Amino acid sequence: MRPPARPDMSLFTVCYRNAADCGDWLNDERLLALVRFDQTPPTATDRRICTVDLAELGSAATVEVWLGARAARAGCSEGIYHAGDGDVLFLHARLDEYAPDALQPLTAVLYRRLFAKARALGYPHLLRLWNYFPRINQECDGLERYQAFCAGRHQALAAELAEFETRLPAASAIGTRAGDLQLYGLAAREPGAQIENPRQVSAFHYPRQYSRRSPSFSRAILKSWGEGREHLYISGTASIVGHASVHHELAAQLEETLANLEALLGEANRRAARPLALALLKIYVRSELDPAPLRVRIARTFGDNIPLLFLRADICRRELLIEIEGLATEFAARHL
Ligand code: 3EB
Repeated sequence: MRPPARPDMSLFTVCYRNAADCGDWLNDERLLALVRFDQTPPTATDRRICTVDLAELGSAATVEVWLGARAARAGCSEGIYHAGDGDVLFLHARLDEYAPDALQPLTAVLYRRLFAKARALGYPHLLRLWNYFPRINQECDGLERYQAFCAGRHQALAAELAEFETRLPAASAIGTRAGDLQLYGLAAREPGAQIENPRQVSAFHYPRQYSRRSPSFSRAILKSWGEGREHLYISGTASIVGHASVHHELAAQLEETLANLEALLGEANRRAARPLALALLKIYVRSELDPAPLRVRIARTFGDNIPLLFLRADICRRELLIEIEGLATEFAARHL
């Protein structure tokens, strides 16, 4: 259902809506992007629509709607779709993997292009990135594809960021069913603040056993948009304590993941101007399952009015069965 108009909306937002209402959103001049979770159509479509090849669990058909605070200025150049509302720039790019060993250089190239485009448009600070590509756990020439991706990303970020360790975007890196290497994300005119998780080793300090070049992302980015408005972009969070994966069962991994999310929120709340509360969560699970029990368990920790989106996906470590990412906003902003 289309919500009532929000004339008081002073900051861009993201929400989950029924896929059947896509047409309405495409007529909204504030639309920055619409993310669909299904197979990419073979023909080029409206560039505002970003298709990620992951299956939704349960019976819903959901789209992720990114809505600016005011009319969006959108364009597409050098293969990158971009839409800004003055505060935030949404970026989307995809590249065909033309050869089986090309993931590392293509990732580096795509990151360099994203940075160049964001900078040229006046939004040089990347806050949050979603990385999607198929066969994430497969090996190619002795190197797992996730590690090849990490190497390409590290190479680009090390070149782009003057303060590498403190300016890394929040991120998710997820294995899709098929398709291109695909990135989408958010950039801003001023940087956000890095938040790390006290229960976890920072990913950019992981020992080399996980990846020859470290996974280059921050656990979360706390972004102040001025006038007391804040967003917390929470990276994909899994059952990792220190740097090790813990628990073999899904239920136990979910417990640990929730504990990690609570710790991260606690850390962010110590730094935030006003208390932050979850606005929405996206849950990636490795196997086809009924999401209802997970929904019940998540509601016990975070309440039952937070929109949840469950997707069947591959997670970057083979042993991980679940990963959760999200957005938190100041309490007062929970009008979605
Ligand atoms: C982890 O905590 C789980 O490589 O961009 C989560 C979020 C994970 C982002 C990434 C990886 C990434 O290490 C995996």
